[in-house]
Amino acid sequence: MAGEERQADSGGGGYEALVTELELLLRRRVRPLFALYGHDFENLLAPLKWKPIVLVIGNYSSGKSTFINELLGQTVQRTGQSPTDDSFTILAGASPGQEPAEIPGSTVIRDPGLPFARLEKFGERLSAHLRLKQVASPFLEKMVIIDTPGMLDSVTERDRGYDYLGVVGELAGLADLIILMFDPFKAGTIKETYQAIRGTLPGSASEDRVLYVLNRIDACEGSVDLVRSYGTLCWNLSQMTGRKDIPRIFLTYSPELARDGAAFSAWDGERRDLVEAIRGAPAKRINHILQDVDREVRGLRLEVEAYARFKSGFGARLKNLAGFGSLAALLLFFFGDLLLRYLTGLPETPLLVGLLSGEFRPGLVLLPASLAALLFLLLYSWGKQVSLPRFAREAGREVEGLVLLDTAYKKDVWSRVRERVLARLAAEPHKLLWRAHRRHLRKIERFLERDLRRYYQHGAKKA
Ligand SMILES: Nc1nc2c(ncn2[C@@H]2O[C@H](COP(=O)(O)OP(=O)(O)OP(=O)(O)O)[C@@H](O)[C@H]2O)c(=O)[nH]1
Ligand SMILES: [Mg+2]
Repeated sequence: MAGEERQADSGGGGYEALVTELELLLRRRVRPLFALYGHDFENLLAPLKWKPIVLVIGNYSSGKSTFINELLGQTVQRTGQSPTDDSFTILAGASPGQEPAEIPGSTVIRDPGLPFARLEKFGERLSAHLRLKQVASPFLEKMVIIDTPGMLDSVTERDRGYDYLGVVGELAGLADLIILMFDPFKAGTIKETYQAIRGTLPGSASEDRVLYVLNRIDACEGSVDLVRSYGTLCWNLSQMTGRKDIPRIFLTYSPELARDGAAFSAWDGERRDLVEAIRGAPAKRINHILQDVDREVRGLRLEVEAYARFKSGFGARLKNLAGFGSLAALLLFFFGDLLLRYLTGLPETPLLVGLLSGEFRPGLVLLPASLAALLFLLLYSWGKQVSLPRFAREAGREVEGLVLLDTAYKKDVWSRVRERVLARLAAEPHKLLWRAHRRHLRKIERFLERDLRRYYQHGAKKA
C-alpha cells in the first residue's frame, strides 16, 4: 500500500506548484489575448481548478458502479442488473472522520471552486441528475471519480430529459482519464456508446486518455465464448473509431462476484493493471492541461493569422484607393474652385487665379481645402460602407486562403475555429482593421515556443 500511495503521490506538491505557476503565466500572457478576441479564458482554467478527474462511462450494467465501489473499498454506489443509475455522481474525497455528504447538482454547477460551470447550459433537468458525494477513501485523496448513468440503446434526448451525450462530452473534456466499459452481453452494440465513440469523445478528449475495458468476463461460458466477445468488441470498436489498430482492451471481472473465478484467474492481472493505470491519472494531468492549453492557443493563433491576412489584404486594396484619392484630392484642391466658378460664378477669386495674379490671401485656401476634405470623407465612408464589407464577403467565400494549412494538425485546428473566423468577418470586419494582429501573433508565438515548451519539459521531467 505504501508503494501505491507513493505512486499516487506522483501528482503531489511539485505538481501543485507547477499548476499554480502555470495559472499565473496563463493569466499574464494568455488572458489579455483571449479577451481581445472574445475567447472564454475561464474555460481554459477549468481543468486547473480541481483534482485529476477519472470519468467512468459505458453501457448499462457493465459494472461501472461495482468497479468504483471496489476501488473505494466500500459500497458507495448502488448496483443492479437492470439500468440502475440515472445520475452523474461525482465522488470526491472527504477528510477522515467527516460524515459522508451529498451535494445537489445545482450547487455543484454554481460553485466557482469547482470546474463544472459549463454544465449550466444543460439546464435544470441535468442538475436533478447530478450530485457530488464526499467519501472518505484513500483512493479519493489524489483524484475524483465520476460515475455515470449507463448508456442505453433506444433512448433519445427527450427520454433522458437532457442532452446526455453533451454532458458526457463536457465531462470527457475535463477528465484526465476516461474508462469506457463494456460487457460481453452487449460488446459494443449499444447505440449511445456508438454515438459517444463516434461523435462525442473525439472532440473532447485525445485518444491516449481513453482506456477500453471489457468487464464481467466471468459471465462468459469459458474461453471460447470470451474470445468471441472480445472479437465482437474489437470489430465494433474499429467500426466506431475508424481506426485500424486495436487499442489495448482490459479484460476484467469482479473477483468477489464471479460465479467461477478460478476459470478466469489467468486474467486477474488485468484488473490490477487497470487499477494501476487509474492511480497514474494524476501524473497524466499536467500533460493533459498543457495539451488543452496548447490546442486552444494554437486555435487562437490560426484565427489571428487569418485576421492578419485579411487586414493586410484590405490594406493593399486600400493603397490603390488612397493613391486614387490623393490624386483626386490634389486636382480638386487646385481646380475644384475654378470649376465651381465656371458652373456657378462663385467664388470670385479661385485659388489658382489668386496665386498667378499675386493676389494670394490665406482665405483662398479655405474652399479648396474643404473640397479635398469632403472628397476624403466620401472616400472613407465608401471604403467603410461598401468596399470593406465587399472585401470581407470575398474573403469569407475563400476563407481557407487566409491561412496556411500545411499540416494535418493545422487542418484539424482550423476546423474548430473556421466558423468563428467567418462570423467575425461577417459581423465586424472594421474592428479587425484596428488591431495589431501581427504583434499579437508574435506574443502567441513566444508563449507557445518559449513559455509552454518550458512547462512541457518540466512535465516530462516529473513524469
Ligand atoms: N458476475 C459478475 N457480475 C458483476 C460484475 N460486475 C458487476 N456485476 C453485476 O452486474 C450488475 C450491474 O452492475 P453495476 O455496477 O450496477 O453496473 P453499472 O454499469 O453501474 O450499471 P448502470 O448504473 O445501470 O449503468 C450488478 O448486479 C453487479 O452485481 C462482474 O465482474 N461479474
Ligand atoms: Mg451504475
